Amino acid sequence: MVNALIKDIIPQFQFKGEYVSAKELSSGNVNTTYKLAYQQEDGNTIYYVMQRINNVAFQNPAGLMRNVQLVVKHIAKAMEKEKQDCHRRVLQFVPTKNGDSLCMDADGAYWRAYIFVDGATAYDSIENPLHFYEAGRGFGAFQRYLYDFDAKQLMDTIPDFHHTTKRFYAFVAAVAADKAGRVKELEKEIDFFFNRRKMMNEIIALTESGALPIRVTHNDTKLNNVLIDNKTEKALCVIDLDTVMPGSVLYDYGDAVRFGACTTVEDEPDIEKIDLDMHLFRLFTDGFVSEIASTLTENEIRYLPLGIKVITCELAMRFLTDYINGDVYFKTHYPGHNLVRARAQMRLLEVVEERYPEMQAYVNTFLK
Ligand code: GN1
Ligand code: MG
Repeated sequence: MVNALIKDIIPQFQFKGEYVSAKELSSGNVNTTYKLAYQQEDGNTIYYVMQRINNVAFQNPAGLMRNVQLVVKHIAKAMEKEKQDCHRRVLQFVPTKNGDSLCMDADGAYWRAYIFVDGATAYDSIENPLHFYEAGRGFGAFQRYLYDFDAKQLMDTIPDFHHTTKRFYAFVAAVAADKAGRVKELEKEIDFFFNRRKMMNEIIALTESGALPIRVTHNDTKLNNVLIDNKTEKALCVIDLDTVMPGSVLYDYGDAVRFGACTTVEDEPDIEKIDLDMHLFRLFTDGFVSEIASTLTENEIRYLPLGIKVITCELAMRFLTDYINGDVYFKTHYPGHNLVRARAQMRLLEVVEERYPEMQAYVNTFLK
Protein backbone atom coordinates (compact mmCIF):
# COMPACT_ATOMS: atom_id res chain seq x y z
CA MET A 1 0.00 0.00 0.00
CA VAL A 2 1.27 3.45 -0.84
CA ASN A 3 2.05 5.62 2.18
CA ALA A 4 -0.82 8.13 2.58
CA LEU A 5 1.62 11.04 2.76
CA ILE A 6 2.96 10.44 -0.72
CA LYS A 7 0.09 8.79 -2.56
CA ASP A 8 -0.92 12.05 -4.25
CA ILE A 9 2.66 13.05 -5.01
CA ILE A 10 3.89 9.90 -6.73
CA PRO A 11 1.53 10.14 -9.75
CA GLN A 12 2.78 13.65 -10.50
CA PHE A 13 6.25 12.52 -11.58
CA GLN A 14 7.34 10.79 -14.80
CA PHE A 15 8.47 7.55 -13.13
CA LYS A 16 8.90 4.64 -15.54
CA GLY A 17 7.42 1.18 -14.94
CA GLU A 18 5.07 -0.08 -12.30
CA TYR A 19 5.10 1.15 -8.71
CA VAL A 20 6.24 -1.55 -6.24
CA SER A 21 7.13 0.08 -2.93
CA ALA A 22 8.21 3.19 -1.03
CA LYS A 23 10.52 3.35 1.95
CA GLU A 24 11.39 6.40 4.01
CA LEU A 25 15.14 7.05 4.32
CA SER A 26 15.86 8.45 7.75
CA SER A 27 19.34 9.93 7.58
CA GLY A 28 18.51 13.56 6.61
CA ASN A 29 17.90 16.10 9.37
CA VAL A 30 16.02 18.58 7.23
CA ASN A 31 14.31 17.20 4.09
CA THR A 32 12.05 14.13 4.05
CA THR A 33 13.19 11.43 1.64
CA TYR A 34 11.63 8.30 0.15
CA LYS A 35 13.16 5.60 -1.99
CA LEU A 36 10.70 4.22 -4.53
CA ALA A 37 10.96 0.95 -6.43
CA TYR A 38 9.52 0.55 -9.93
CA GLN A 39 9.30 -2.73 -11.78
CA GLN A 40 10.30 -2.53 -15.45
CA GLU A 41 8.91 -4.62 -18.32
CA ASP A 42 12.21 -6.48 -18.62
CA GLY A 43 11.93 -7.57 -14.98
CA ASN A 44 14.53 -5.12 -13.67
CA THR A 45 13.83 -2.64 -10.91
CA ILE A 46 14.58 1.07 -11.13
CA TYR A 47 14.83 2.98 -7.88
CA TYR A 48 13.95 6.63 -7.51
CA VAL A 49 14.43 9.14 -4.71
CA MET A 50 11.51 11.46 -3.99
CA GLN A 51 12.07 14.28 -1.57
CA ARG A 52 9.98 16.86 0.22
CA ILE A 53 11.96 20.07 0.49
CA ASN A 54 11.74 21.48 4.00
CA ASN A 55 10.08 24.86 3.64
CA VAL A 56 11.26 26.16 7.01
CA ALA A 57 14.88 25.76 5.90
CA PHE A 58 14.47 26.54 2.19
CA GLN A 59 12.23 29.48 1.37
CA ASN A 60 12.71 29.46 -2.40
CA PRO A 61 12.51 25.88 -3.73
CA ALA A 62 12.30 26.99 -7.38
CA GLY A 63 15.51 29.02 -7.01
CA LEU A 64 17.07 26.07 -5.22
CA MET A 65 16.27 23.67 -8.06
CA ARG A 66 17.62 26.15 -10.58
CA ASN A 67 20.90 26.30 -8.63
CA VAL A 68 21.17 22.52 -8.40
CA GLN A 69 20.49 22.05 -12.11
CA LEU A 70 23.08 24.65 -13.11
CA VAL A 71 25.65 23.01 -10.86
CA VAL A 72 24.92 19.50 -12.13
CA LYS A 73 25.21 20.68 -15.75
CA HIS A 74 28.51 22.37 -15.06
CA ILE A 75 29.95 19.31 -13.31
CA ALA A 76 28.89 16.99 -16.14
CA LYS A 77 30.65 19.29 -18.63
CA ALA A 78 33.76 19.51 -16.45
CA MET A 79 33.88 15.71 -16.27
CA GLU A 80 33.60 15.50 -20.05
CA LYS A 81 36.46 17.98 -20.38
CA GLU A 82 38.58 15.74 -18.19
CA LYS A 83 37.48 12.78 -20.36
CA GLN A 84 35.64 11.18 -17.50
CA ASP A 85 32.40 9.27 -17.88
CA CYS A 86 29.63 11.12 -16.00
CA HIS A 87 27.22 8.15 -15.98
CA ARG A 88 26.03 7.58 -12.35
CA ARG A 89 28.32 10.42 -11.27
CA VAL A 90 25.89 13.35 -11.33
CA LEU A 91 22.29 13.58 -10.11
CA GLN A 92 19.63 12.95 -12.75
CA PHE A 93 16.32 14.61 -11.99
CA VAL A 94 12.92 13.21 -12.95
CA PRO A 95 10.50 15.86 -14.26
CA THR A 96 6.86 16.08 -13.27
CA LYS A 97 4.20 15.22 -15.83
CA ASN A 98 3.95 18.97 -16.57
CA GLY A 99 7.66 19.04 -17.31
CA ASP A 100 8.50 20.97 -14.14
CA SER A 101 11.24 20.15 -11.65
CA LEU A 102 8.92 20.44 -8.63
CA CYS A 103 5.36 19.75 -7.61
CA MET A 104 3.42 21.11 -4.65
CA ASP A 105 1.52 19.11 -2.03
CA ALA A 106 -1.70 20.02 -0.22
CA ASP A 107 0.29 21.78 2.53
CA GLY A 108 2.12 23.99 0.04
CA ALA A 109 5.44 22.15 0.37
CA TYR A 110 7.46 21.23 -2.73
CA TRP A 111 8.67 17.81 -3.88
CA ARG A 112 11.29 16.72 -6.40
CA ALA A 113 12.58 13.39 -7.65
CA TYR A 114 15.71 11.89 -9.13
CA ILE A 115 17.09 8.54 -10.15
CA PHE A 116 18.61 6.57 -7.28
CA VAL A 117 22.23 5.69 -8.05
CA ASP A 118 22.25 1.92 -7.79
CA GLY A 119 25.26 -0.10 -6.72
CA ALA A 120 26.64 2.65 -4.49
CA THR A 121 26.43 3.38 -0.77
CA ALA A 122 25.99 6.54 1.31
CA TYR A 123 27.78 5.56 4.51
CA ASP A 124 26.58 7.01 7.82
CA SER A 125 29.85 6.02 9.47
CA ILE A 126 33.24 4.76 8.37
CA GLU A 127 33.43 1.00 7.90
CA ASN A 128 36.56 0.99 5.79
CA PRO A 129 39.07 3.83 6.40
CA LEU A 130 39.89 4.02 2.70
CA HIS A 131 36.33 5.15 2.06
CA PHE A 132 37.17 8.31 3.95
CA TYR A 133 40.16 8.94 1.71
CA GLU A 134 37.72 8.48 -1.18
CA ALA A 135 35.24 10.88 0.43
CA GLY A 136 38.05 13.43 0.52
CA ARG A 137 38.74 12.84 -3.15
CA GLY A 138 35.03 13.11 -3.98
CA PHE A 139 34.51 16.44 -2.21
CA GLY A 140 37.89 17.75 -3.41
CA ALA A 141 37.03 16.93 -7.02
CA PHE A 142 33.60 18.50 -6.56
CA GLN A 143 35.26 21.81 -5.75
CA ARG A 144 37.68 21.44 -8.63
CA TYR A 145 34.84 20.91 -11.11
CA LEU A 146 33.20 24.08 -9.84
CA TYR A 147 36.38 26.14 -9.81
CA ASP A 148 35.43 28.08 -12.96
CA PHE A 149 31.69 28.20 -12.24
CA ASP A 150 30.37 31.75 -12.12
CA ALA A 151 29.06 32.07 -8.56
CA LYS A 152 26.90 35.05 -9.54
CA GLN A 153 24.51 32.60 -11.21
CA LEU A 154 23.60 31.10 -7.83
CA MET A 155 20.99 32.44 -5.44
CA ASP A 156 21.59 31.94 -1.73
CA THR A 157 19.28 29.04 -0.86
CA ILE A 158 19.86 29.80 2.83
CA PRO A 159 21.32 33.28 3.22
CA ASP A 160 24.38 33.45 5.51
CA PHE A 161 24.32 29.68 5.93
CA HIS A 162 27.88 29.54 7.25
CA HIS A 163 28.16 33.13 8.45
CA THR A 164 29.13 31.88 11.89
CA THR A 165 29.12 35.36 13.43
CA LYS A 166 25.52 35.96 12.35
CA ARG A 167 24.71 32.47 13.65
CA PHE A 168 26.09 33.64 17.00
CA TYR A 169 23.82 36.67 16.95
CA ALA A 170 20.85 34.42 16.16
CA PHE A 171 21.86 32.26 19.11
CA VAL A 172 22.01 35.30 21.41
CA ALA A 173 18.58 36.44 20.16
CA ALA A 174 17.17 32.97 20.85
CA VAL A 175 18.58 33.03 24.39
CA ALA A 176 17.04 36.45 24.95
CA ALA A 177 13.63 35.37 23.63
CA ASP A 178 13.68 32.03 25.49
CA LYS A 179 10.59 30.91 23.55
CA ALA A 180 10.44 27.39 24.96
CA GLY A 181 11.45 28.35 28.53
CA ARG A 182 14.59 26.20 28.37
CA VAL A 183 17.31 28.78 28.95
CA LYS A 184 17.43 28.39 32.75
CA GLU A 185 18.90 24.87 32.46
CA LEU A 186 21.60 25.88 29.96
CA GLU A 187 24.02 28.21 31.73
CA LYS A 188 27.11 26.07 31.05
CA GLU A 189 26.27 25.54 27.40
CA ILE A 190 25.57 29.22 26.82
CA ASP A 191 28.90 30.23 28.39
CA PHE A 192 30.67 27.72 26.14
CA PHE A 193 29.68 29.68 23.03
CA PHE A 194 30.26 33.13 24.50
CA ASN A 195 33.80 31.99 25.31
CA ARG A 196 34.37 31.07 21.65
CA ARG A 197 32.82 34.14 20.09
CA LYS A 198 36.09 35.47 18.62
CA MET A 199 37.19 32.12 17.21
CA MET A 200 33.83 31.77 15.47
CA ASN A 201 34.47 34.96 13.51
CA GLU A 202 37.87 33.89 12.19
CA ILE A 203 36.87 32.51 8.76
CA ILE A 204 34.55 35.44 8.12
CA ALA A 205 37.36 37.88 9.03
CA LEU A 206 39.84 36.07 6.74
CA THR A 207 37.45 36.06 3.77
CA GLU A 208 36.45 39.68 4.35
CA SER A 209 40.08 40.78 4.41
CA GLY A 210 40.78 38.84 1.20
CA ALA A 211 43.22 36.46 2.93
CA LEU A 212 40.96 33.54 1.96
CA PRO A 213 39.19 33.38 -1.43
CA ILE A 214 35.50 32.72 -1.96
CA ARG A 215 34.69 29.70 -4.12
CA VAL A 216 31.59 27.72 -4.92
CA THR A 217 31.26 25.19 -2.12
CA HIS A 218 28.93 22.33 -1.20
CA ASN A 219 28.44 23.43 2.42
CA ASP A 220 27.05 20.13 3.74
CA THR A 221 29.82 17.60 3.24
CA LYS A 222 28.76 14.82 5.55
CA LEU A 223 30.13 11.42 4.68
CA ASN A 224 26.69 10.26 3.56
CA ASN A 225 26.60 13.01 0.93
CA VAL A 226 29.20 11.28 -1.22
CA LEU A 227 28.27 7.93 -2.76
CA ILE A 228 30.93 5.23 -2.77
CA ASP A 229 30.75 2.69 -5.59
CA ASN A 230 30.15 -0.81 -4.15
CA LYS A 231 32.36 -2.52 -6.73
CA THR A 232 35.31 -0.17 -7.15
CA GLU A 233 35.03 1.35 -3.62
CA LYS A 234 35.85 4.72 -5.21
CA ALA A 235 33.97 7.99 -4.67
CA LEU A 236 31.27 8.12 -7.31
CA CYS A 237 28.84 10.98 -6.91
CA VAL A 238 28.36 13.95 -4.58
CA ILE A 239 24.71 14.38 -3.60
CA ASP A 240 22.52 16.78 -1.59
CA LEU A 241 23.37 19.91 -3.56
CA ASP A 242 20.77 22.17 -1.90
CA THR A 243 23.31 24.31 -0.10
CA VAL A 244 25.79 24.75 -2.96
CA MET A 245 26.61 28.44 -2.63
CA PRO A 246 29.59 30.75 -2.54
CA GLY A 247 31.77 29.93 0.47
CA SER A 248 35.19 28.98 1.72
CA VAL A 249 36.98 25.69 1.07
CA LEU A 250 37.38 25.48 4.85
CA TYR A 251 33.65 24.84 5.29
CA ASP A 252 33.60 21.73 3.12
CA TYR A 253 36.83 20.35 4.47
CA GLY A 254 35.89 21.16 8.08
CA ASP A 255 32.38 19.75 8.00
CA ALA A 256 33.55 16.50 6.40
CA VAL A 257 36.25 15.91 9.03
CA ARG A 258 33.86 16.91 11.83
CA PHE A 259 31.43 14.20 10.82
CA GLY A 260 33.57 11.44 9.36
CA ALA A 261 36.62 11.44 11.65
CA CYS A 262 34.53 11.47 14.81
CA THR A 263 34.62 8.11 16.61
CA THR A 264 30.87 8.20 17.33
CA VAL A 265 27.63 9.23 15.70
CA GLU A 266 26.83 12.93 15.57
CA ASP A 267 24.24 12.63 18.35
CA GLU A 268 26.15 10.35 20.75
CA PRO A 269 24.60 10.69 24.22
CA ASP A 270 27.68 9.31 26.03
CA ILE A 271 30.13 12.14 25.45
CA GLU A 272 33.01 10.17 26.99
CA LYS A 273 33.06 8.07 23.83
CA ILE A 274 33.59 11.05 21.54
CA ASP A 275 37.02 11.39 20.01
CA LEU A 276 38.59 12.42 16.72
CA ASP A 277 40.41 9.68 14.85
CA MET A 278 43.66 11.26 13.67
CA HIS A 279 44.31 8.51 11.14
CA LEU A 280 40.97 9.27 9.51
CA PHE A 281 41.74 13.00 9.67
CA ARG A 282 44.96 12.41 7.73
CA LEU A 283 43.31 10.11 5.19
CA PHE A 284 40.59 12.63 4.41
CA THR A 285 43.10 15.46 4.16
CA ASP A 286 45.26 13.43 1.74
CA GLY A 287 42.28 12.61 -0.49
CA PHE A 288 40.86 16.12 -0.44
CA VAL A 289 44.11 17.93 -1.13
CA SER A 290 45.15 15.43 -3.83
CA GLU A 291 42.19 16.58 -5.95
CA ILE A 292 42.45 20.34 -5.54
CA ALA A 293 46.07 21.01 -4.63
CA SER A 294 46.55 22.92 -7.88
CA THR A 295 43.81 25.45 -7.06
CA LEU A 296 44.40 25.88 -3.31
CA THR A 297 46.22 28.94 -2.05
CA GLU A 298 48.84 28.65 0.68
CA ASN A 299 46.49 30.30 3.15
CA GLU A 300 43.72 27.86 2.33
CA ILE A 301 46.00 24.93 3.11
CA ARG A 302 47.36 26.56 6.25
CA TYR A 303 43.90 27.31 7.63
CA LEU A 304 42.19 24.00 6.81
CA PRO A 305 42.02 22.93 10.50
CA LEU A 306 40.30 26.21 11.33
CA GLY A 307 37.42 24.92 9.20
CA ILE A 308 37.03 21.90 11.49
CA LYS A 309 36.98 24.10 14.57
CA VAL A 310 34.58 26.76 13.28
CA ILE A 311 32.13 24.38 11.63
CA THR A 312 31.97 22.08 14.65
CA CYS A 313 31.32 25.08 16.88
CA GLU A 314 28.76 26.49 14.45
CA LEU A 315 26.80 23.25 14.28
CA ALA A 316 26.90 22.73 18.05
CA MET A 317 25.49 26.24 18.42
CA ARG A 318 22.86 25.68 15.71
CA PHE A 319 21.62 22.56 17.55
CA LEU A 320 21.50 24.45 20.84
CA THR A 321 19.73 27.42 19.20
CA ASP A 322 17.10 25.06 17.81
CA TYR A 323 16.67 23.44 21.21
CA ILE A 324 16.18 26.87 22.78
CA ASN A 325 13.68 27.82 20.05
CA GLY A 326 11.59 24.71 20.76
CA ASP A 327 12.93 22.36 18.00
CA VAL A 328 11.60 24.11 14.94
CA TYR A 329 14.38 23.54 12.37
CA PHE A 330 16.02 20.12 12.68
CA LYS A 331 13.89 16.98 12.71
CA THR A 332 14.16 15.41 16.18
CA HIS A 333 13.58 11.78 17.11
CA TYR A 334 13.02 12.18 20.86
CA PRO A 335 12.56 15.03 23.39
CA GLY A 336 15.88 16.71 24.08
CA HIS A 337 17.47 15.34 20.89
CA ASN A 338 18.82 18.74 19.85
CA LEU A 339 20.42 19.21 23.27
CA VAL A 340 22.09 15.79 23.02
CA ARG A 341 23.36 16.76 19.55
CA ALA A 342 24.64 20.11 20.82
CA ARG A 343 26.49 18.53 23.77
CA ALA A 344 28.04 15.89 21.52
CA GLN A 345 29.33 18.53 19.09
CA MET A 346 30.59 20.67 21.99
CA ARG A 347 32.59 17.72 23.30
CA LEU A 348 33.92 17.06 19.81
CA LEU A 349 35.00 20.68 19.58
CA GLU A 350 36.98 20.35 22.82
CA VAL A 351 38.77 17.35 21.32
CA VAL A 352 39.45 19.30 18.11
CA GLU A 353 40.89 22.13 20.21
CA GLU A 354 43.23 19.67 21.98
CA ARG A 355 44.39 18.15 18.69
CA TYR A 356 44.68 21.46 16.88
CA PRO A 357 48.50 21.83 16.88
CA GLU A 358 48.84 18.28 15.56
CA MET A 359 46.40 19.02 12.75
CA GLN A 360 48.16 22.24 11.86
CA ALA A 361 51.49 20.46 11.72
CA TYR A 362 50.00 17.87 9.36
CA VAL A 363 48.45 20.31 6.89
CA ASN A 364 51.65 22.36 6.88
CA THR A 365 53.41 19.37 5.29
CA PHE A 366 51.40 20.17 2.13
CA LEU A 367 52.91 23.64 1.82
CA LYS A 368 55.59 23.80 -0.85
C1 GN1 B 1 21.42 19.09 8.01
O1 GN1 B 1 19.67 17.18 6.50
P1 GN1 B 1 21.13 17.00 6.36
O2 GN1 B 1 21.62 15.87 7.19
O3 GN1 B 1 21.58 16.89 4.92
C2 GN1 B 1 21.85 20.54 7.83
C3 GN1 B 1 23.36 20.65 7.85
C4 GN1 B 1 23.91 20.07 9.13
C5 GN1 B 1 23.43 18.63 9.28
C6 GN1 B 1 23.87 18.05 10.58
C7 GN1 B 1 20.13 22.58 5.17
O4 GN1 B 1 21.84 18.35 6.90
O5 GN1 B 1 23.74 22.01 7.77
O6 GN1 B 1 25.32 20.10 9.16
O7 GN1 B 1 22.00 18.56 9.20
N1 GN1 B 1 21.32 21.04 6.56
C8 GN1 B 1 20.66 22.20 6.50
O8 GN1 B 1 23.62 16.69 10.60
O9 GN1 B 1 20.49 22.93 7.48
MG1 MG C 1 21.73 18.30 3.55
